[in-house]
Amino acid sequence: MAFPMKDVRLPETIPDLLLQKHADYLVSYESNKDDYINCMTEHLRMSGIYWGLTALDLMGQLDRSNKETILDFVKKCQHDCGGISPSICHDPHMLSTLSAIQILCIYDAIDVIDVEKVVIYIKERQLPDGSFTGDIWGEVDARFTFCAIASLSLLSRLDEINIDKAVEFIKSCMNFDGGFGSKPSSESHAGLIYCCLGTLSIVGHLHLVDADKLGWWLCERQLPSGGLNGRPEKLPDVCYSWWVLSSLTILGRFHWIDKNQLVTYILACQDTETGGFSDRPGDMADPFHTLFGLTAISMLGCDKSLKEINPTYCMPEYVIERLGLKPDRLDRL
Ligand code: GRG
Repeated sequence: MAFPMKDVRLPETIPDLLLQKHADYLVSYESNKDDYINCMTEHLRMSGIYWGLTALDLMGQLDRSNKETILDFVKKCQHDCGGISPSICHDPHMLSTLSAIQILCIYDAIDVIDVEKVVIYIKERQLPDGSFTGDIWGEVDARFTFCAIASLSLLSRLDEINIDKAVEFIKSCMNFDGGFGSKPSSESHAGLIYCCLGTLSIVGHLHLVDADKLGWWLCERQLPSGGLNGRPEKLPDVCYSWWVLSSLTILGRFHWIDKNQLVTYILACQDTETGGFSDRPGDMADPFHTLFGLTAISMLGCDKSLKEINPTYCMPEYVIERLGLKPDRLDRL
């Protein structure tokens, strides 16, 4: 018996790409610091700033961000242990540490933080099996390996950790279907596949991956609506346009996806009134989905005014070039 596929219905009219509305949405989101949603997402604030700044930069509107205030905020979020917290008075975490470093790299202002201390914080998170914890409390997840490796490479300090062990851990997260989960024996998930491929692309170990098998699994994420889900039997979500497309690009198999259908799905997720993208058509927009809608549109090349995005770091390509970084991609090996 065939199971019906979970999916969404697209609206009859698909809007054009509303770039100016998206930029205005992000600028006003950033300035409404006291509204309910902003308060409820305080634990994600550093990443939220990174999502908004990256999106504005892609649209050529970085100058609309409040640089001085943001740099001051990042500085105040660094703790004595070196780690950086998502907001003032929160605990440091590997994800907010990476987001802070990404923000500073975009602004070319890394000296705002104490780099030596942040390197020590990251180094201390590595366990004997090569994995990384998210903070001092010990949760292990391949996302934190990506945070560590991406952060240290942006700081040109990869030599501080045991890379062979980190690669061994990532290898242990690989599943029979070619994908990766958050830890050994965890279900394959497109978000984790991005983290594991991103890690392997930075440290030059993409040869460990079965690119055809994984590329096939990633392409199977595309549903009849054109949108992508993160794992079998799940609904599509705009953010997987990024996690899946960036992974396919790293694997040199970007051309395996149906681009026109995906673009239609992404455009249908725009909020034509407020600006911004949501996970699915008709839902509420937010900065997370706005960034990943735009990064996917940039990769799909449907608007030449958008800057190029780097598939490994999810940062504007010109920033990665300025830092002299060259993460691997299978089509370039
Ligand atoms: C620099 C872009 C960047 C990221 C930093 C933290 C991290 C590294 C990556 C996160 C990757 C990831 C796990 C993405 C998935 C996010 C998401 C929508 C999770 C929702 O999970 P479920 O189980 O969703 O609620 P599904 O779609 O499976 O139902």
